[in-house]
Amino acid sequence: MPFAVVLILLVVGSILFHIFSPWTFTPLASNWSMVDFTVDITLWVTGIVFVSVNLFMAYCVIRFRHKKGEASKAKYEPENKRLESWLTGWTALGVAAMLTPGLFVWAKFVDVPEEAREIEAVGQQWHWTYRYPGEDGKFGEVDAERISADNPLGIDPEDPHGQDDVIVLSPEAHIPINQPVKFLLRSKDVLHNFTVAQFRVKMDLVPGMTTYMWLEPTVAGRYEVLCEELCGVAHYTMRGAVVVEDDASFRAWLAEQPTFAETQNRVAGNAALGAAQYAICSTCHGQQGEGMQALNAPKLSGLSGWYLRRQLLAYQNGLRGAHEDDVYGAQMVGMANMLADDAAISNVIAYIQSLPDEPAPTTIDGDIDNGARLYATSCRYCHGEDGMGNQATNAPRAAGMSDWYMARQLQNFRDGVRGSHLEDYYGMQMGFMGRMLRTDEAINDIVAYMNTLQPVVADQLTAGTTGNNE
Ligand code: HEC
Ligand code: HEC
Ligand SMILES: [Cu+2]
Repeated sequence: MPFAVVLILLVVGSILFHIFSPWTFTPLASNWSMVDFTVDITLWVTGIVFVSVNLFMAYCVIRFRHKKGEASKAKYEPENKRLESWLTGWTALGVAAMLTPGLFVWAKFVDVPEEAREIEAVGQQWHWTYRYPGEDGKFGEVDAERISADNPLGIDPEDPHGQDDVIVLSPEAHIPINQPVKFLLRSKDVLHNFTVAQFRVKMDLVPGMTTYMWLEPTVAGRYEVLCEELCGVAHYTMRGAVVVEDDASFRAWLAEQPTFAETQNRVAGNAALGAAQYAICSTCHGQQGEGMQALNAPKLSGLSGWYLRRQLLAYQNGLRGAHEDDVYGAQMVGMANMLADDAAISNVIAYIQSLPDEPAPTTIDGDIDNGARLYATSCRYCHGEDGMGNQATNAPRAAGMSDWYMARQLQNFRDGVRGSHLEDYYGMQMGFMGRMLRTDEAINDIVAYMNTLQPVVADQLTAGTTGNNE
């Protein structure tokens, strides 16, 4: 009897959960209402089967349960033609009802409208970048062997179609509303999965081939891009956004993005001009960029150009230093704003890179063994075995840098003081990691371990100084 009650409660509970659960679909924002329709059918079919089978079971348990004094026995009945054909018929109908609509959806999915605008989304561990065809409407040839710090998409510089391709080195893509777009999906390393829940369609990225999916966005807005790949590490940290907007805003945004030719012809910064700019920075960061703990300003010498550029732009654009609890970051906002244009930023970076790179003094103690274990499992794959950072994963150098500053940044990432701005994709990514270090002890252990890493001056310090990795 109690078993029957449990079964009935299971059915009632499931139905109530379905009705009142907050975890429902996001509102649809594309043409793919067909997908919702097939999901609804599946839910109805499986729901009806679930409810009826469980209630039938409960009924049997109650109706045929053992009663004292009753000598009734179950009858063995291996064959029952009527019952079997009845069950087979309904099962076949249910399965067909669930599968048939899917065939129609798939037929439409592989039939991309002629006029669809092509956009390439490139996945790599652990972020997204995009490419739009230029005015000629054609993408340039790509080749994995050409991928480098300054040509992250591997575009063939000899191919004239590639020169005007628009490069978006940020996980945020824009698309115009009510126009079909075809996403061409390419992976640089492992399987990824490009998903925007509101669009209802998603597709795997497979290294070595170009897959695709298409949709027509119907509701303006900003939608989160997720990597829904399960196998592998940290795919959940690959966040991005697709902004759906009117045609004019889309065109204005596209015009602001650099073409491949522009990214290749960026003038390198001028260290001599940068020296003048750096005079003000040196009051906090030190003459040699060695950092001054008393002023809370970290060591800058030895940081890669792409990272310095991204941080200065992040301060300027309110992605960093804008949180109300970010006292120290706030001091930097005004300083970053003194760098009037892109050239000023490039110049000051060039000067910082000309400064001698002495390891910062260590000030933090901790359990190095524990720190080593944490670093190996959660940090190494982005920041590198040697802690020297990696442009491909957007992770900066940690070895030989100001340790008290590293510890404070880890607290800030953990507490959402840094990396919680919606458009700060790289900070957000580090935030997922920072939240794994729950205690200050764990932070100190990991920083103590990072202090043992010997800085190696590699070519990656100078690589990518012209990349606009904002
Ligand atoms: C008033 C003192 C002050 C001045 C002047 C100053 N900074 Fe900073 N800077 C800071 C502080 C404090 C931080 C650390 C912010 C934090 O803890 O989040 C910082 C952080 C930075 C960072 C981030 C480093 C990292 O590893 O992420 C960069 C880059 C930077 N400053 C560059 C500059 C440049 C370039 C100038 C000159 C244009 C400059 N700063 C002038 C105080 C200053
Ligand atoms: C998925 C890649 C990834 C992993 C894993 C990762 N980081 Fe990071 N980390 C980043 C990125 C990207 C940034 C730069 C954020 C930005 O641009 O604002 C960063 C920034 C940092 C900073 C700030 C450096 C500075 O100069 O301001 C510290 C400190 C740091 N990470 C430490 C760690 C530690 C410790 C771990 C392991 C618990 C870790 N990271 C794991 C990607 C990662
Ligand atoms: Cu992924």
